[in-house]
Amino acid sequence: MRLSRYLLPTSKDNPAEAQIASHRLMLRAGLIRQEAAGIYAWLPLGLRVLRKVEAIVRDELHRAGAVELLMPTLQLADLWRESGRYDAYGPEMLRIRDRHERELLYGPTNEEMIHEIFRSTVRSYRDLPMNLFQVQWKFRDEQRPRFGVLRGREFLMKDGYSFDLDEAGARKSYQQMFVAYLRMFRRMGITAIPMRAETGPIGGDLSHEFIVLAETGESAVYVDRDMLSLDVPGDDIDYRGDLDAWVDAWSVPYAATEDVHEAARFEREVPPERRVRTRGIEVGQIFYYGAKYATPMRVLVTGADGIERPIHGGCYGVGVSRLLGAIIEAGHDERGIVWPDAVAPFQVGLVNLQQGDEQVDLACEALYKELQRAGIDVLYDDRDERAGGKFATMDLIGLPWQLVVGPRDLKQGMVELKRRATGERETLLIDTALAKLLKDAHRASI
Ligand code: 5CA
Repeated sequence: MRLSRYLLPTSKDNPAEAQIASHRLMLRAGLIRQEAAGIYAWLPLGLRVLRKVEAIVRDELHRAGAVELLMPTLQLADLWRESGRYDAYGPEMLRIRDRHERELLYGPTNEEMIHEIFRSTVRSYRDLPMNLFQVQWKFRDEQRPRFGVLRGREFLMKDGYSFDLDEAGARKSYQQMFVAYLRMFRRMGITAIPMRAETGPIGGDLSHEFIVLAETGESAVYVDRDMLSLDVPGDDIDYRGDLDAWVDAWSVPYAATEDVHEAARFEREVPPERRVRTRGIEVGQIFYYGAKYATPMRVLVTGADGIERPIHGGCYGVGVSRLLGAIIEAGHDERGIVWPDAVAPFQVGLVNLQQGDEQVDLACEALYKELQRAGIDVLYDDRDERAGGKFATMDLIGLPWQLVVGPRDLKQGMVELKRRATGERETLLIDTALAKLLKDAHRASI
């Protein structure tokens, strides 16, 4: 991509309305634009990251055996009357009427609709277990939308739903999602810690929130420091095998949000030097809710014994758009964003220090083509701008590598390669720099 043809409205000034780093940086780096309170347009650079996060979520869920579908954002009120939630949901639900005066709503979540789909398509125990998910926009008319995408009104969620014949099956499905979440967040370059949670309006008796530690998070959390260095399963994980060991490793050490925190237990179980008291951002939540929806909505399957029973369900949410905020809270410095490689909008920023200089332009064009041919996403800053401005833009948007081409080094056949995260710079022969980027791209893709 050529920056001269791109839409990247960056800004030096801190937007007055943004109170925390991720919100400020998402606006300043031209990732999003606020169109109304809690409602954002995704500009090209932000959209690239959103799509990368989404792709990791999808990939890990497929690996765990879940199947993707897509439901509409608008739902009939009558469907929600079946579960009794239409009246219970309150002012967070955006209610709409169409030209025929039919009552609709913009979905804040999809338990009712997925149960309705399942009810009309699946009848037999032979089709179970089944785990269906979508990545779709949601609307919740939050009283206080704030912190940019961290608490929006319109936001992108991955919502998944499992269907099992009995409680044992449902707990297994819950474990599969628990483990898939460990892997997906680690792949995004962040640590999200599962913490026991209240179930709230979704219902049920078992739930975990996955929380990224950040001072700016909305809830206070209490964690055993040992949780920060736990391993996650490799990609050879067998989701159909026994997952107890992984689930135990990640749920036995102390980790709790303020809602369920027990101070006495924390002090009894965790030695003082390992007690972490901080705040956190909830990037996902999983629930086992049994027959809470299946019973009122009559979602029944016939078992091997010929008897019809309500299915046992669970649901599994990931805040896809919120994750961008959480990833930035966890990765930035005073100059801007520092993207983890796996979700960076481009891997390399190619900086032409002397646009219009024939030799420099030629070298940049050749590098640009070469990187693209190797399948590396590269953003080429080919604008006619001062070097200082170009460097500041690159640092602000946080691409993992900057490849800088200027007339002086080029006379010796050299370019400069800078790693954004460490600030480390090396002056290298063009081919050496290219080889290093190719090797890094290869490492990142395995
Ligand atoms: N039906 C279940 C999951 S299938 C559900 O709705 N769960 S939830 O309420 O916990 O939401 C799932 C995830 O969406 C949350 O963990 C959070 O990361 C994200 N989320 C919730 N509300 C917002 C919001 N207002 N802005 C951005 N992300 C949000």
